[in-house]
Amino acid sequence: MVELKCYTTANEGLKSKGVEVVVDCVIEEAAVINDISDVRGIIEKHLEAVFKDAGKGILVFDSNESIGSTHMLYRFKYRALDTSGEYISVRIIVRNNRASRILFTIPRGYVHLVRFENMYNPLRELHTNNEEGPGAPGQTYIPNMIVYNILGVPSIDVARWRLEVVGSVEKPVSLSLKDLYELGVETLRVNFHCVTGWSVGGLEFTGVRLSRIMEIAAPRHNVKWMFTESLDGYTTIVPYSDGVKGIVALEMNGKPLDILHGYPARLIIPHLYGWKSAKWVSRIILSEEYRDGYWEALGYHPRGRVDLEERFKRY
Ligand SMILES: Nc1nc2c(c(=O)[nH]1)N[C@H]1C(S)=C(S)[C@@H](COP(=O)(O)O)O[C@H]1N2
Ligand SMILES: [Mo]
Repeated sequence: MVELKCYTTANEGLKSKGVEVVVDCVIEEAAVINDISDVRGIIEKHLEAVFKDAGKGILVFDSNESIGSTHMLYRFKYRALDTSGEYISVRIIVRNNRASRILFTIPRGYVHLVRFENMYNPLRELHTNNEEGPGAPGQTYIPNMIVYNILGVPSIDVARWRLEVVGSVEKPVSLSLKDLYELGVETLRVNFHCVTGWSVGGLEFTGVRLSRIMEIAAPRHNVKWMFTESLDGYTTIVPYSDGVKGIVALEMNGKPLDILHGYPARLIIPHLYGWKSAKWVSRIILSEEYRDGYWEALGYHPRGRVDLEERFKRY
């Protein structure tokens, strides 16, 4: 059996989609991928290391997708013979034709079969140089943003909506849309980069600097992470030092945000991939400890810097 470095993670957004836990494993031997049968071979080898009953189910190819110009994501479904409709979804992340990571998303009925309970350490991912690199490697420019709402579009009651900043802060804040405008807005002209490989240039977002909001909330000195929750149940996380460079955007190209783009407010953190720019944001939680948001639990990077191509976790 292969020796694996794996850890497990979970969050509410994934649970709402029937995923109880995710097992994320580093593929140690740099396995070269030439075709789909190589991918299948890797999965088969890992199944028995990850699950107590492996080898008894059916493994079916589902889809593959290129992520930027350097990465490919393969999806398979693994169905054990003794369960009804439920299946384990398997994802393999391939970088420059080498399999680097394998993830299993596990519905409730399977959890007891999982062998792992380690913790992921995001700090190892942040040691790379902190100088700003050039441009957006592996991206292709397109004219308009593609709308994503992985957990649906929430219904909004702006009169009740608040942006809360809580957690490791001296003064928790709760801001209405009017409060935000009264703090003063600025317009940024930015390029926006989705991790899947598309970018849009020259978008204008108007909003309140997160650094301004943090002046009011007064984060404690131990704060390392900024975790965001949205009205649709979406979550994501960024290092605090990256998050404070962003804005809480209220307008796009001179008009209030369209509902599909996150009305009444979304984050815009231009130097990080788009999944970090949470739409319909309602709460910002500052903390010393890391935890995965929706996409981070599926293998995406804890920071997501565009210039360094931080698409997926590496450690
Ligand atoms: N709440 C929420 N925020 C989200 C997402 C989402 O599904 N839900 N998708 C993210 C992704 S992957 C990208 S690329 C951008 C896309 O922004 P747009 O939908 O305004 O084009 O939103 C990000 N913010
Ligand atoms: Mo994205």
